[in-house]
Amino acid sequence: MKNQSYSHSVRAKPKIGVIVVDIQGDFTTWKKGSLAVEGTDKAFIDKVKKATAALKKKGCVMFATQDWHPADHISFFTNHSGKKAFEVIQIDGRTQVLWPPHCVQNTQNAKVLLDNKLFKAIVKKGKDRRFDSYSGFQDDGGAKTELDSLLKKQGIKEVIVYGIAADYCVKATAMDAVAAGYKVTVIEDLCKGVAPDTTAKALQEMKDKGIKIERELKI
Ligand code: VGL
Ligand code: ZN
Repeated sequence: MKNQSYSHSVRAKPKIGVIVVDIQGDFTTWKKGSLAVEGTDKAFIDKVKKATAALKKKGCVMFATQDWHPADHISFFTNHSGKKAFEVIQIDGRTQVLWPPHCVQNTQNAKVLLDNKLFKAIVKKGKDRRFDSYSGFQDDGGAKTELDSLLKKQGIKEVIVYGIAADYCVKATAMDAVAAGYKVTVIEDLCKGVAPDTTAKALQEMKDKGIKIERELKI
């Protein structure tokens, strides 16, 4: 009994994980990205940088995701003859938005625009040409990334999620996190969405699944 209560009292406080989604040049107006999301100017990225540094300083365990596509990736409209950017098609029963080529492996604008040393890991996603991967946890073919096992290894039960794009990769990552049993908070003003209507819908869908939407970071 004595030992048991002692070991309990010294147990470390559960750590909070942070997942910073796809802060990459191609998604920003700042870097004139090929898939630049409105509002992603230098001021926005600076705000994300500040928040990320502050959360790290507070003791959170930091992770980033990085969209990392081969040049022949299925999500690029240029790899489908006769198709235009932002057209939506069906592939093997899945809905696929056709994007401008973006975040091509080893290109300048695929880099994560934050101090990479802040992160325990930067999880690459969308590497398989056959499948898109909005979620940091798994691709559309069901192949898991290392993210869930890395979080579990750290004993993390609660995550904070923010980044780009609110209506695609932030949403998918937060939804997979809550489905995997994590307590999830999304910080709204540290996110930008591709379009206002899909962003509003994404925020509502996340709330409906029990994800907490906080307007701004309070630390
Ligand atoms: C994303 C579209 C295509 C995102 C990635 O990061 O939200 N969106 N690839
Ligand atoms: Zn992508």
